[in-house]
Amino acid sequence: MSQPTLTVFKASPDRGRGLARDMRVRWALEEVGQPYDIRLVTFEEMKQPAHLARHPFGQIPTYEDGELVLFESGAIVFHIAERHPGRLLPADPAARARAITWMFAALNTVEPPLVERSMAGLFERDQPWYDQRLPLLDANARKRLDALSARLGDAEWLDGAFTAGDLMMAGVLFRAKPLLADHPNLTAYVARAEARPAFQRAFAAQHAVFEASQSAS
Ligand code: GTB
Repeated sequence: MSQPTLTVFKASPDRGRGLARDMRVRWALEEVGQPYDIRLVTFEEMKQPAHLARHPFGQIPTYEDGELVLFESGAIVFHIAERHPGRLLPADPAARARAITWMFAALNTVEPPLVERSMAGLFERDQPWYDQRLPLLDANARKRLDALSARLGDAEWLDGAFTAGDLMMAGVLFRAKPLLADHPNLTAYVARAEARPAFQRAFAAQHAVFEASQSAS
């Protein structure tokens, strides 16, 4: 198997906190034991033709393996899981289908309201309508977290053993930790995910990019 290349931020605005979406792809690669290379891109380079050929929307992450070029973190993690049978997706067809369902739930149902709430806090605070909009954003985020929390209950992972569904869900929640304060079981779920050696290696790898950018400047 050849070694894939990921495109990641040259200088992530999160200063190495692992909030960009390459983190979940790095984590998946670490979980399956697949080494990878990285290509660093600036915001300007992301909008140039060379990168737009990899990613039509000019974003990171991208994934290249020989002739295959992928974008969208969910599709990339799914591809990695498929290439390494039995590691991130169960062999049993029904369990596998449920794990894939959780991946979609993380990306389609849980991530949007959490990102919208987080982004408002970062970028809309000075707007005159911020105070009016906030209750709706809070309610939307809370609705999803309440339901997820109820489903997870005291379980370790969402559906038996750790799967790509947990990787994606914990990856989504990890980016929105301040919103989890009222849901101790979700906070503990993310902590369990963060304690995984593969997560730790992925986090260290993305943090090393930030450290290198500091020593270069
Ligand atoms: N749906 C796509 C996927 O899942 O891959 C979304 C990809 C995406 O949003 N990429 C972002 C990007 O390239 C980086 S992750 N943005 C640049 C652009 O659109 O021009 C989002 C992100 C960015 C920065 C922080 N941060 O600094 O804290 C956190 C998350």
